[in-house]
Amino acid sequence: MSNDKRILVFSATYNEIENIRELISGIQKNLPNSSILIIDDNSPDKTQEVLKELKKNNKNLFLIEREKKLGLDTAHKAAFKYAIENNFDYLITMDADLSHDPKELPEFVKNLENSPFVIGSRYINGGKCLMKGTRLIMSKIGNQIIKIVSGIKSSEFTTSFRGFDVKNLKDFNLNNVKSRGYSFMMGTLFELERNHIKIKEIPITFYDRKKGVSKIPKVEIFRTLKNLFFLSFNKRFSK
Ligand SMILES: Nc1nc2c(ncn2[C@@H]2O[C@H](COP(=O)(O)OP(=O)(O)OP(=O)(O)O)[C@@H](O)[C@H]2O)c(=O)[nH]1
Ligand SMILES: [Mg+2]
Repeated sequence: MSNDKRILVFSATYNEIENIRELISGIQKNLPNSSILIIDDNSPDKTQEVLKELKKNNKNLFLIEREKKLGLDTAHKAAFKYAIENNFDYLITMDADLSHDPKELPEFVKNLENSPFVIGSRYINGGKCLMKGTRLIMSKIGNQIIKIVSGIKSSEFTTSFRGFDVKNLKDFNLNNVKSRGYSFMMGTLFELERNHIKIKEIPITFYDRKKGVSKIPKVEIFRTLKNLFFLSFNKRFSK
C-alpha cells in the first residue's frame, strides 16, 4: 500500500456515543497514517464531548460541530469540501454505527490507486449484508430496482462506505448532487455516471447496528423511489 497519499476518513455522527470510541480506534488501527474528520450535529447524547476528549491525544482527529441536525447529505458534502480545501488525496466515508468495518479501509485505499471512485458493495460476489428480515429484503430489492431503472452498472447504491480519489475526479463534485437525505447516496452514482466516471465496486460485509438507534426516517424509502424515477428520466433525456 502506498504511504504517500494523504487520506481523510470521514463519518457523520448523531447520537453515536456508544460507538464512537470503537470507530475512532478502529480507523487508527487499520489506517494509522490517515486523518479523521467527524461532523457532529449537536448530538443530544453528547457524542461531541467524547470526541473533544479523544482529540486531546490525537492530532489527526478533526471535529466539525454543527448547531443542529442538518442531515447526512449536507454532512457528506461538507466533508468533500473539507478534503479538497485541506489538500487530501483520498476521502473515504463510512457510517459511525460500526455497520462498516474499519478493517476494510485498506482495501479502499488499494483500489483508489487505480479507480477514482470506489463503493463498498454488499451485493456483488464476496459481499455480505447481515441485516435481518424485512430490512434485508427491502435493501436487496431496493438496490435491484435502482439498478434496473437507472441502467447504472452497480449492484450497490445506498451505502455510504465509499472512497473518492479527490484529485482525479475531473469535474465531479459531491456538492453538485441535488438529491437529499437517503437519496443522496443514490444521487451520487447518477452524478458520477453523468461525468463518465467508472464506479468500482468492492465487496464489503455490512453489520446491523448493535448499539444506538437508527436516525433515518422510513419515509425516505418513498422519497428515494420518487427521486429514482426523476433522475432516470433526466438521464435519458439529457443524452
Ligand atoms: N451529523 C449527522 N449525522 C447523521 C445524521 N443522520 C444520521 N447521521 C449519522 O449517519 C450515519 C448513518 O445513520 P444511521 O442512523 O445509522 O442510518 P442507517 O445506517 O441507514 O440506519 P440503520 O441501518 O438502522 O443504522 C450514522 O453514523 C449516524 O450517526 C444527521 O442528520 N447529521
Ligand atoms: Mg446505520
